Amino acid sequence: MITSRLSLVLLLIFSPIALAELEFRDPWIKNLPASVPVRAGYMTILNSQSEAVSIVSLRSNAFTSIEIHQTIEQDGMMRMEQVTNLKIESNSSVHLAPGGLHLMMMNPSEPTQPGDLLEILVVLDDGSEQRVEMQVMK
Ligand SMILES: [Cu+2]
Repeated sequence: MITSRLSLVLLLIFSPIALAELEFRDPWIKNLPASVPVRAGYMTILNSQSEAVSIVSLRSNAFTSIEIHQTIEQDGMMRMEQVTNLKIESNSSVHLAPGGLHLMMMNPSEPTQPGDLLEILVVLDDGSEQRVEMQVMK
């Protein structure tokens, strides 16, 4: 009881400066042979807060750069378009999956293997960063 009251007080004190936090579920990277210079990454991103949050950039020591892409069909052809600001509305989720939204991860610093865990940093529009560990899968 005392503990919960204390945490309520702490919550009230710190909530005005609380930074956005997203939840990243099942983050994974599709493995490809070393000769292929890109990897695609997928996950579900949940925003359980009362305000929308946007992802403005991503980076990792394991890749030279990471972009968010949307796969779109145009005149019967599939192509990819960069999404520079991925907004996740309040109390909703965004699904990155094969054939749709994905992370395009350029030039792996080392050949990838199924089972590898690669860490990326997700930068949000309030300037905060979140670490996400992504598993390489077949
Ligand atoms: Cu792409």
